[in-house]
Amino acid sequence: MIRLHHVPQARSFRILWLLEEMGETFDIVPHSFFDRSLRADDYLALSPAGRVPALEIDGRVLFESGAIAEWLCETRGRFGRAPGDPERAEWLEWLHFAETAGQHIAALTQQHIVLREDWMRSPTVMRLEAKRLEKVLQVADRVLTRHDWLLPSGFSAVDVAFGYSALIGRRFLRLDAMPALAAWLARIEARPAYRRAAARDGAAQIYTRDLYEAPDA
Ligand SMILES: N[C@@H](CCC(=O)N[C@@H](CS)C(=O)NCC(=O)O)C(=O)O
Repeated sequence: MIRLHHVPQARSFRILWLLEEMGETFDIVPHSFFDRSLRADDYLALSPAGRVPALEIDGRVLFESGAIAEWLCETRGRFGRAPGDPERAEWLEWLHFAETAGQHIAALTQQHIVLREDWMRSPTVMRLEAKRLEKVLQVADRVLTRHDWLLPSGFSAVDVAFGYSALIGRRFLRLDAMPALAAWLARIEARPAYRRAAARDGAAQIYTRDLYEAPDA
């Protein structure tokens, strides 16, 4: 039995969606950021820093969405680019670049949402992080002018990993100047597996607005 520990809208969505793409049968163990369940001893035994995702699979527990994605691709033989594949290096770059976007998204989420009092927030940090996220997404926009998915040969787990980052990233940035990226997100949202994953994600806990923008300078 595969069990995914998940918080709606969090990075665990990458694994939820990838498992749907793979056609795997799995249970979701829902968690919340607000009930301290991620800090309980039984959860820390699965994910020692108290983060999601954690995945119980193949008689072990894995944390870190990128590592889980690699494990799934290797053990299920789908959506990866194995050593020796001409796209192996690019595949690894995109898989990990998804977390370069992720660090800016985490900072923006903290600034706009987690810090509840206005005096705690910094409009300067909000603008800086949004700009840095934009630079990252522009890399994908340029590549996506040449082919429909991030790798020339077609859809893979890196569209899931980076796709999640871009889907959340557009809550902090307007994508008007990135038409290839916007078209790719529309292709993603039309995928049956993405739709099944979105239907299983759970009620929004983190992002309740479509767009969070920094106050004007
Ligand atoms: N690089 C890790 C990041 C995991 C992570 O920080 N997840 C967030 C949700 S998006 C989390 O669990 N936060 C809970 C906390 O920080 O207490 C991954 O990709 O799995």
